[in-house]
Amino acid sequence: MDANYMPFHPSPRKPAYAPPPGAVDAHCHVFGPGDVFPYAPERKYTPCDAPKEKLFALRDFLGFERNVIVQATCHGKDNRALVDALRASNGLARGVASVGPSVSDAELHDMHEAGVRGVRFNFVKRLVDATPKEIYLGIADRIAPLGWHIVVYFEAPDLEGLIPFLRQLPTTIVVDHMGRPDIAKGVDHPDFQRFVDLMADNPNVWSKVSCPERLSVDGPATNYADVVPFARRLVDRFTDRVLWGTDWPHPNMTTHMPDDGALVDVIPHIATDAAKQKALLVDNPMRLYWS
Ligand code: 0GY
Repeated sequence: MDANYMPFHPSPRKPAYAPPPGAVDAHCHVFGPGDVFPYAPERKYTPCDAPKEKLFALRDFLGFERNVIVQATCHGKDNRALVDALRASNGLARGVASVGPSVSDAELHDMHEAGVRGVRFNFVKRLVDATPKEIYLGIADRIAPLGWHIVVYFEAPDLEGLIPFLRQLPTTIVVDHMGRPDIAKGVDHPDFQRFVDLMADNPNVWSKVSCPERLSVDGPATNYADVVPFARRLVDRFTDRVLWGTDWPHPNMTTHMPDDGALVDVIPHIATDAAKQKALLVDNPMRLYWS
């Protein structure tokens, strides 16, 4: 683990909000353990181990039934820890992998059989070296016939330049963490409006309304109240295209480590009635990952 790396919260509180039956944590990771599943040589950070047993225990403690485990950059394109967790989940986890152009059809088939249903394209410069768009388009053509989708991670200033590329992708697209808006600019700023317009213009674009702890300026003291208007706007307008996740074990947090129970208690503020909560936590992820 890097010297300045913050480990996940050791003892989150029980949330006051009880998720509906069948709720899915649709964005979380497993890390290592590094002596079994070594971290990738090209990684930009070395995390604290966050093995599948801890993830599944947290799922139960928070009142969730399923997980979508997303390959993180510290494991590069080596999806063994992810696949191991999926196989151990008794069908209660699906996965999003990271693959290169040399991935074989047999490997894709094996991952599908384990529960992988998507690939992640990462554009966040502090996390990865850039991948040419042509490579990503080639991967997209390989995974589309499997019925998989593409998760994209980028930061708000990069959205404008990415729009032509996103329009070329042939699958459902899921954007991580609302495209990482600058919360200080406010929910009506043209930059966030650009993201809202992207979703309005492209019915294949979904968003995770996740990571208030990464985006918030005010922080945990207000339980991330400054991020709520952004997530609520997406949930209200695109109720059938939003997902929610803890982002456990919260890699690369620098300001604080969130209490996962407190993050769950943000949900009723962004999805303000039972129908929206069921769409966000059950119906949408089940449609995308389990149908
Ligand atoms: C997240 C966010 C981050 C890291 C990764 O793959 C990753 O390493 O996604 C981040 O540092 O913002 O969603 O886990």
